[in-house]
Amino acid sequence: MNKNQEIAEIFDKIADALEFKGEDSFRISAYRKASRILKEYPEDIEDIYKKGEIQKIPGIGKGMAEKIVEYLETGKIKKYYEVIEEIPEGLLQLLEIPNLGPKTLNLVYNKLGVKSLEDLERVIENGQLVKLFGMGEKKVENIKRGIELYKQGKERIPLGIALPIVEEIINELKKYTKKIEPAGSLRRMKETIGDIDILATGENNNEIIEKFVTLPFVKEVLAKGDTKASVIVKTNNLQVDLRVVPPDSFGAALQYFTGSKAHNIKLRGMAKDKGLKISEYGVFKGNKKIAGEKEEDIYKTLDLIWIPPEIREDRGEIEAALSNKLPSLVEESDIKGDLHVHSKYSDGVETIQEIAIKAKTFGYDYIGICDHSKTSKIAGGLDEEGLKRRNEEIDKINENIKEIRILKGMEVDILADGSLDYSDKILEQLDFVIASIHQGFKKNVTERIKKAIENPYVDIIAHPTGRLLSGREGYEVDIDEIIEYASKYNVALEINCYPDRLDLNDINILKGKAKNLKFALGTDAHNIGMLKYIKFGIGMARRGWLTKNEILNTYDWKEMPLRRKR
Ligand code: DGT
Ligand code: CA
Ligand code: CA
Ligand code: ZN
Repeated sequence: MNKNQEIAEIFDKIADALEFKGEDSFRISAYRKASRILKEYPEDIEDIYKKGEIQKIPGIGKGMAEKIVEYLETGKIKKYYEVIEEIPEGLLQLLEIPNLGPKTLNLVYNKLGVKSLEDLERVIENGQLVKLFGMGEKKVENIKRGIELYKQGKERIPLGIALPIVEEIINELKKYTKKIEPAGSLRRMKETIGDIDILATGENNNEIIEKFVTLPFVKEVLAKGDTKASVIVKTNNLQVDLRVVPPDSFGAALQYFTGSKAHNIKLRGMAKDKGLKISEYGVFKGNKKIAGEKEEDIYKTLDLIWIPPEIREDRGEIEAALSNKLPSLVEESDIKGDLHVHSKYSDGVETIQEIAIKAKTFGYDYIGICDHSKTSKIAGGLDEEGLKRRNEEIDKINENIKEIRILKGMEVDILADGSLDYSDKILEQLDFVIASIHQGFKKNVTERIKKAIENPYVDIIAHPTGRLLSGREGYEVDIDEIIEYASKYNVALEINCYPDRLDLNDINILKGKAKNLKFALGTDAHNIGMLKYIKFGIGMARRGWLTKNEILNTYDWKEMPLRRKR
């Protein structure tokens, strides 16, 4: 955990404590905002401090800057100890329970002495809670449900699981609607999704809602009204909210429910400064509605060009749009090939020929076959002899198939001492080389990757942090140092598109972009059904503000700025 993260977490805890104590919301939001800025800030805060530039970080005010400096100099923030002094340990963790807010927590603590989850369950069970002033059956029911969700460890769902569900829902409801589109974090292509938000407009609201709540994969209907319904679907107990809006509000609703919240809050402030009011129904000047049907028009009323959903995170996109400096983000149609695909020669399912045929349906000009190297024995890693046979087969197919070029790549293991699994003489015969950490996740990973980067035949580092969204934490690696080093040696870092990886993620991509790093998209497909995962990688790239010239896959093979060609 770097200092940015450490300080951000302390700020979050201070905000929780202040909220618990019922302090004014202005101070609370100042801490929350500073925390978020720190978590997402692409550079190490210690470096900024050394340059004396803490106060220049956009959004960090004087008071917060002083606390950051205090932590960097003394290792703690006095304010934190002040605010938590009278609060029992562990109590504030209960705020993670959905439907249990700081006011209620304060009430149950002060009136009923609740200090833990067990205490809370007890006062629900014995009826003490429902008798408290201002509580009532309904509220208690909601808290009970919240506890259930909390216990299930209701985790965020990977985008790769959520997106197909949404596509299915939209497909089923299309014939009953005029327009239907996903909003929320899913439309922003966040790597994980809390719940799914869908917007629709049509002739018959009741019919749309009715069809939605009776879809075959709906497990439970949480709420059902005239314009809105919420359900739990069978896959991963994911919650889906559908809102049906009038056609002349569709654009405004789409904008509002796409978020992010931080992006919207900023827009609302701008609208206010112009004497306008912005809501999910439209943009209003007094009582007159001046926009609402089209999303683009919402931005237009604020003198902004339309901002792609993937970057609506209040990370400078509004400022960029104001000064006409929005980057032109990479698009699916820019991608000319996949640079990380396994064939039957190692642990992939299909032959190289079969992969080539499938890749053509994506409109690709080339496909990078990367099998495992010899140390990855369980993954069918190739020894020098096997590699030679594979390369000969690729040559033969390239002779016969002219529409797509098969590149001789390899995913080569980085060994314990940082050397590679093949000699330079072997590596030299390949079109490009991806180097990977596949074992020793805790053993000098940073140094080993740096050594691999120094090898002149390495063009790309695969899944640079090693984290899996399903749980594995990743290697013990200093990713900032790797980004710096890769950039210096013109080695690209991979955006691994496999939905459980998405590695690098948006934050690390932004860090790399700031260092002029090049990126490579690879699906890591082990069967041809996985080639479609490229869209998740493109989503990440767009969230990281990447333009096409920063991504190897957008170049013709001959022009690709690979490290070995420089
Ligand atoms: P998630 O579901 O946690 O992955 O993230 P989102 O971004 O989908 O958040 P969600 O589902 O709570 O709300 C959907 C969008 O609705 C959100 O991105 C922005 C908008 N929204 C929700 N609550 C507020 C709010 O209090 N103020 C504003 N301005 N917008 C909000
Ligand atoms: Ca959502
Ligand atoms: Ca929602
Ligand atoms: Zn691989």
